[in-house]
Amino acid sequence: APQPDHLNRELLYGLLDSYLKNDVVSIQESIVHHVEFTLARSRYKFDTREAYFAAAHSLRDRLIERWNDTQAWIKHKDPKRVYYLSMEFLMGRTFLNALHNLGVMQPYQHALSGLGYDMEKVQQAERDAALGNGGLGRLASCFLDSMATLNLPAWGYGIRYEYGMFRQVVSEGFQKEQPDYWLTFGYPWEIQRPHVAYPVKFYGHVSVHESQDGRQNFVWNAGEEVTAVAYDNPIPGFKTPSTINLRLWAAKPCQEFDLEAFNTGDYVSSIIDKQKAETITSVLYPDDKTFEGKELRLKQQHFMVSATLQDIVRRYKEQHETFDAFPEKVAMQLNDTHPTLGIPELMRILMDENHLGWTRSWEITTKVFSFTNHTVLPEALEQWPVSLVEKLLPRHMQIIYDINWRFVQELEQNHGISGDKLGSMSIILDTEYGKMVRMAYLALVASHTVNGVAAIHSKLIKETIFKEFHDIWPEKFQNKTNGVTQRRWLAQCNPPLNRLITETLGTEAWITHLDLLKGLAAHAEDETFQQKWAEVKVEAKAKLASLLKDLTGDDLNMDAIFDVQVKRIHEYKRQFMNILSVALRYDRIKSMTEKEKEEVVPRVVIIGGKAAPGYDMAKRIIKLISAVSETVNNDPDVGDLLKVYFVPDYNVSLAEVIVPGSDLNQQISTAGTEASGTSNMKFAMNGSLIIGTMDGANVEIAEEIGEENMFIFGVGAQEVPALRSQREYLQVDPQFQHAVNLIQNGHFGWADYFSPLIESITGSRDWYLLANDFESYLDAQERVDQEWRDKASWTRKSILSTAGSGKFSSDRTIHEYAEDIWGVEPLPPTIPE
Ligand code: 8GP
Repeated sequence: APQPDHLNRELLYGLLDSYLKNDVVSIQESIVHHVEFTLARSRYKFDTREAYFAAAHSLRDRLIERWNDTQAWIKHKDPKRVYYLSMEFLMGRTFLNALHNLGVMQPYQHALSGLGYDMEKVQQAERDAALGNGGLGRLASCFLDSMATLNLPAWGYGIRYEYGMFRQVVSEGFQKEQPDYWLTFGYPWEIQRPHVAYPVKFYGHVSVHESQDGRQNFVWNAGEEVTAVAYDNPIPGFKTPSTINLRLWAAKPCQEFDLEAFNTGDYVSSIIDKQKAETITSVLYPDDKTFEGKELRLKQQHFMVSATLQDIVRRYKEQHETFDAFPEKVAMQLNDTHPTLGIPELMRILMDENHLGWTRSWEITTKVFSFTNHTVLPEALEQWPVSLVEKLLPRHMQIIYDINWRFVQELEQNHGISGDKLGSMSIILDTEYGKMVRMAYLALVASHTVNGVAAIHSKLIKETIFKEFHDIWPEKFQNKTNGVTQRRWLAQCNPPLNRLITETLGTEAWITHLDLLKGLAAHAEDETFQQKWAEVKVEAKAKLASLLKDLTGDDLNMDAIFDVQVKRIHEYKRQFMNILSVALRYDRIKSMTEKEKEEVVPRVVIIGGKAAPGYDMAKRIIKLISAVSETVNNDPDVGDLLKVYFVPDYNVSLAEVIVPGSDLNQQISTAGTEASGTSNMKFAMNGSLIIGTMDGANVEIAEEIGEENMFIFGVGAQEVPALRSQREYLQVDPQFQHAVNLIQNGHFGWADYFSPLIESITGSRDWYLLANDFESYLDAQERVDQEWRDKASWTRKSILSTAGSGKFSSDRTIHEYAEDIWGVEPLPPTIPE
């Protein structure tokens, strides 16, 4: 774009020489200003949603000034930067988080109430940004919060899907998926950057040209080109001006129209054809841990990494003449294998567009990428058909073949590997359906580091899925135990607990130094403190109860244990085992005398989570939970001793109410299957006790808060393989059989519909060992009931859960990534001269 003839710098600097004011009147003025001029509504008449949008815009102004200064400062200092590449960011809501991190909660509250609006209701007007499936996507969002708070020169890169995670509606117990068009009323937090746009190519063919110095130049003549346009989302740190960027790409039709097509006369259909470009970023794939080789998904992956790498290279080249310093200035983290095409794309950019040789390009590429694995489940590991990659990305396929060829040479020559083992490590896998590209192997070969997400998981990847790679490159493997941001998951979602902790520790420094929570342990025995702690829990339970009242019309028994399992529905997570034990509990209560019932510890069982639309078993599990709920909740014999609820459309905003309000949370995956889990950390922070297996981060949580303060059960990961091979001969616990019979005999209706579920846990089919762990699970549940009877002891454990959760801050995790993997350092922003 043309530049101005004369820039009046003196005047310009004087105009915006201080930050916007945050007193109540200034904020009210800015809200009303946005009502009039951004929303074009009248200041005399705007509803709560409009109040939200105006307040959001006023807060966005304050984010932008910090964002601008942070980015100018980083550019000025030119440090090494880290880029977090992820196909998913599960951000949830932004308003409350931004108010809190900017430290302007109070004045905004007063400003809004002064204008006649209730802060709570205004907040509710915001829709979740649900651009992710579950754990992996939410982790990426927690990481952004920590990177900003730790003043790291970091950016996130991803896709601006127009349809986020589907809305789950449960109708007659069945999950129905509805589109989540979250942009209906606009998204006030993003800044569109029409000038930050890159062409992204697909299809076509590669031609080779001999250059004058005798080198071969590869030219990719694309068959399709779309434009990636940047949308920036400022991410504020807590109590620091540092505001980093989440850049999400949207696909738009290419600027340069193919004039040929237009000149043939079919003007209208040419335009309609062009519009198809936008479908690339239209929808988030709702599969969690199942890999489907869909062409559009591969397009999305390439689209994201191609735009991202062009952007990163452009930024680097603005300040550097050669690529020599690239590895000292750039680190890129691949969030699972989804962005792995970034590897051949960087090779292509360096070789074909910047004319570096293979050796130099490979040297650079292998210094900048690192990769995180999030699951050992084989069905999640990406393998793309060579035929598809070849068609969509012909040049990338050539490069992948070259990478593999050199890798295989190295295995033979440097590691003495040959024969079958060579084949088993090859990036290209030969199958009866044709050749496949194993993305994890590609990521492993080109990354300097690979990490798992909890100690047990990092150990397992070394012993199982990546064993052969660990044998040759042990130094590449690391562990980075996950964490969650205590800003969102404690300070913001649980204000009463926030206040109590701050008052008790005499400081709110725990909001950035979560380790300080261990200071609470000294008060665990103190009766008055226990009393206060219990009151805070009652307050949070009341909020959860009111949510359920809105959903179901029921009033909950506040003396009951609020027992929660919320997460994606998956066989390995064993929601089925949970509901089997509920069925049994129900049956037991039914056979009790009135006298016996007096001894029963009341429970409210809350289950929530989405099933992938094509995951039949998971959908049947939802129906089973609903069926049990229907029977139990309407049985007068049971009264309020037991209630079961399936909460529809579980998402980040619901979690912010459910987590603080729970007494007990279930983390009951088959040992060795849950890589880490992160809700376990959120629950522990909020004083909810864990019933769980020695799986994922539960193991480290037990180390921190003490096994005696949790309800641990089940076999360990080491025993699982042997047990699996003996499944058909294992003795089945009679109680398990009884629970199964209740379902099979139609006690909850729908017996035929549930029979595939029953089959899936019978004999040799019982892959997740429900039958085997059931007895020990019931035993742990019995201990839960016993413990609840001793209020003081329960509260003590609850306090110790929070006290022991300091390790599980994503600040700790990010600090470790920065030091051990990325080599980036904090750069606290100062306003540049
Ligand atoms: C999840 C893991 O299941 C969970 O244990 C972990 O806490 C979380 O990642 C964050 O590390 N994994 C995924 O969400 C996942 O594997 N998604 C599939 C696409 C691979």
